[in-house]
Amino acid sequence: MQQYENLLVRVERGLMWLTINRPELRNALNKETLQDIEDAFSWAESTDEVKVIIVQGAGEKSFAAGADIKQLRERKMLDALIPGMQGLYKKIEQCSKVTIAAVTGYALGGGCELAMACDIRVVTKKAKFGLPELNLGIIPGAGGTQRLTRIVGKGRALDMILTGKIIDGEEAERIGLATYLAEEGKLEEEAESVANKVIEKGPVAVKLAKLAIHKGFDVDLETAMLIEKLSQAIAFGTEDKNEGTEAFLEKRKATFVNL
Ligand code: CO8
Repeated sequence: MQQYENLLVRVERGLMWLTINRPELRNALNKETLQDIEDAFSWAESTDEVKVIIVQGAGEKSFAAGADIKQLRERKMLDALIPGMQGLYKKIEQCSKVTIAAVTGYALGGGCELAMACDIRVVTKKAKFGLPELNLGIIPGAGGTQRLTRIVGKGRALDMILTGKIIDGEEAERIGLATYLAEEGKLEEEAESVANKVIEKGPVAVKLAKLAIHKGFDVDLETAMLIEKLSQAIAFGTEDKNEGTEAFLEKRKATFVNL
């Protein structure tokens, strides 16, 4: 597997760990780091070795403190129109593998938006989530205005974005921004345990369920139900469905084959 300058990558037992590795800069996301993340996701998409991807930040202080402000300062009006960070996060959301953000310390701006593009967020009390872009005279532009609103509701999203307030892991869990609150020192363990629950499931069903939820969320209910039905039709045609149902009836653990 490729080595990256700003990203540590390891793959073990179906799980790919991506660690953003610029701790002295609070894991700020410069364009080189974003490219590393994009490459790692492309590789993960191409192999059955990876079933779940966990994204985390190096060190205790930060998951990711957002876009690199030095690079941001140089951006001109039309630069905002390229796919950039928003395009990458869309790719992450649409990745057929399940994604988990393991967050302690700062998840600000583009860091918070990265965590929100993941399917599940496991956090510690020390996590600090916020979208402080308005302090810089810009708006959250990597999906933040839309994903935060969809995750926590319009009122809370308006409050967080307009005031730039930063909330800790407990509050994030209370309002549904975080999915699991891990005990101190147990972030990786908790994230891995969540990942393993997904890894045990039928891989095709996992992909179809993720697709139906994400694709169905932003269309009308009738279309969303059709997406669900067609996804189920594919699931009904798989070996994994035969294995899953037979294993239940034979009172044994299913061995799925990803087919
Ligand atoms: N970019 C660049 N450098 C950063 C960033 C950043 N986002 N965050 C921290 N750093 C650097 C600091 O400049 C400092 O560098 P140096 O040691 O060379 O002076 C080093 O990291 C350590 O930072 P601090 O001394 O400030 O550390 P603290 O622990 O005191 O504070 C904070 C940590 C609270 C994270 C603070 O650094 C901070 O507020 N950072 C900025 C957070 C922020 O505003 N993030 C949003 C950025 S904008 C964004 O993400 C937009 C995304 C959408 C773009 C879409 C484009 C189309």
